[in-house]
Amino acid sequence: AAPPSTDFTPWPAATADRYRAAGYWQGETFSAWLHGLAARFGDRVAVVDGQRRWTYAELDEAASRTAGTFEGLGVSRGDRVVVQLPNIGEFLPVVLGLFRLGALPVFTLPSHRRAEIGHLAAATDAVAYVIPGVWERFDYHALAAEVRAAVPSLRLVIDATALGQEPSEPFDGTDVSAGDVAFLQLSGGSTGLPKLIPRTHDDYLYSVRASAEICRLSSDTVYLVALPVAHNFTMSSPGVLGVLHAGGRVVMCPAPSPAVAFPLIAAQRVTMTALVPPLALVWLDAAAGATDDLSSLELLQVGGARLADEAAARVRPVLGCALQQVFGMAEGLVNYTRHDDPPELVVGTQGRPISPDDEIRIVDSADVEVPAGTVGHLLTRGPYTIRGYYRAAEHNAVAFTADGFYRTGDLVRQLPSGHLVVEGRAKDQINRGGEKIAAEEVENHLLAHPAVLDASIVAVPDPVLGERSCAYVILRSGAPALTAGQVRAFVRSRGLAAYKVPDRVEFVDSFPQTAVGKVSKARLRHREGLS
Ligand code: J2J
Repeated sequence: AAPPSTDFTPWPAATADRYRAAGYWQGETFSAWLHGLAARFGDRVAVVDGQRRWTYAELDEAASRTAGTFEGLGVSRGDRVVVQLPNIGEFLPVVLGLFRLGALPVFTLPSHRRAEIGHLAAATDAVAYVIPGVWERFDYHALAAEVRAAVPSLRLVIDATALGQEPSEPFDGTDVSAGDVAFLQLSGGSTGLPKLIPRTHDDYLYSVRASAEICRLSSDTVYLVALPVAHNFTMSSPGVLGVLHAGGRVVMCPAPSPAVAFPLIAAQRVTMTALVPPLALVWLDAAAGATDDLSSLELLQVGGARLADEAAARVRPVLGCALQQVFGMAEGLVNYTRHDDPPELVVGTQGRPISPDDEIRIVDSADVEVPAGTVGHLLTRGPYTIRGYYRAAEHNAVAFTADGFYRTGDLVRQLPSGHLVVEGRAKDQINRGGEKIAAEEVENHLLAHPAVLDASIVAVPDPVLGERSCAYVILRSGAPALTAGQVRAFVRSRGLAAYKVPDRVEFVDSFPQTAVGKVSKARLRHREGLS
């Protein structure tokens, strides 16, 4: 394992002092924050899942009980715990309980499988893995058994739906400090293996409080959790945590389809939700003929991938609510269009940063600032943007500048108002409707096939998802021919999340090269057009 010093890259002391002095970092832990919410909003409903409800006071108690259960099982402060839960009420007591204990949730998506969970558990030396039992006909106990067999540190598999059935002493430790890492969030990634993002209580709570304010949340807010709850967008922009901060109500939605979500919006009088662009398109289509009463909806946030201006313009006329574009990243920086922005900015930009102390640099490939208003690489630094990935010294040397700016890999231009327009991407990633695929990760799996000589994955345009993935594959001479279906089945058999399985597979004899002899992905992307 890497030495512990690479677990977390601190902000320079003077910078940290400045963030504290400005009031961004308030020295509050999630545990203290939750106690405060319980004191302020006690009997109000915090979370709804089907027929089940948790008030603020119950959530606070449940967090202490979960913390006690984990402590009783031998999990302690600083331990890593892989959390793989869908949109169910238990997510909050589990995560808030781990925060209270000082153990670090490692967030994953329900679609992740053996390859991802195994890697994340091993890379963090996780001691426990929290699963939902069976969900969407998938048995997470079976997955957990496979992962456990492969990862020696993993001692415990905990079914969240069975938690709290055995009485345990509540735990309410106090030795967690606000500067500590609270959890590890998953990065979209562009390299071989997914990277983890250490976020502190101080920095994350700042982004949550500020987001709640920008989005004008109140105790009247009813938020539908339509995207996966553990995603950074759903959790903090302003998401579940922002809604709790404001004393509002979080409604768990088991699936984001209109058939499931629309009746919940009507029944719970939902006021806001967050979607990725392809889902926004599906909702816009479905809303036209819907019989459900969607009139409570005041705000639709869309982010995770670029929303087409044309779709953005349809939100208010079709859904009868305001649109907010959100351009964020689990590494930190989040941009929002604002309530009082003129329509052309709401429709045509991806918003401006949360904080006056979010530093934005837009540069060329030599890190020289481009002229104002022109497209360049977005670099950023600020009070809630990390300075380094977890245990990734080598990668950190390229992902951050020497003076601590994070290289987002996004190509943007900035308007005089400060609003950013996302024009493209320089990182080797496919953004499949908001789900990020690191090209190299999937290429490495393809290369494991004995008949594959080389493989290269690129994004191809898609009218609904924005992008899909296409794998270009060179077979070994003399190897038995493969079909596209066999290649896809092979990737699936490697235990990858389904969204990473190439949508298309093309067999080629060679890859176009760049001037310096690397594979030219730009020319591969245009290959269809050329041939
Ligand atoms: C274009 N690209 C976008 C947008 C993200 C809020 C919202 C989203 C995320 C997220 C998040 C985009 N238009 N509106 O964490 O808190 C692409 C960029 C970015 C990457 C980050 C949040 N919104 N993107 O999507 O960590 O390429 O976070 O760098 O999953 O998504 O992905 P992720």
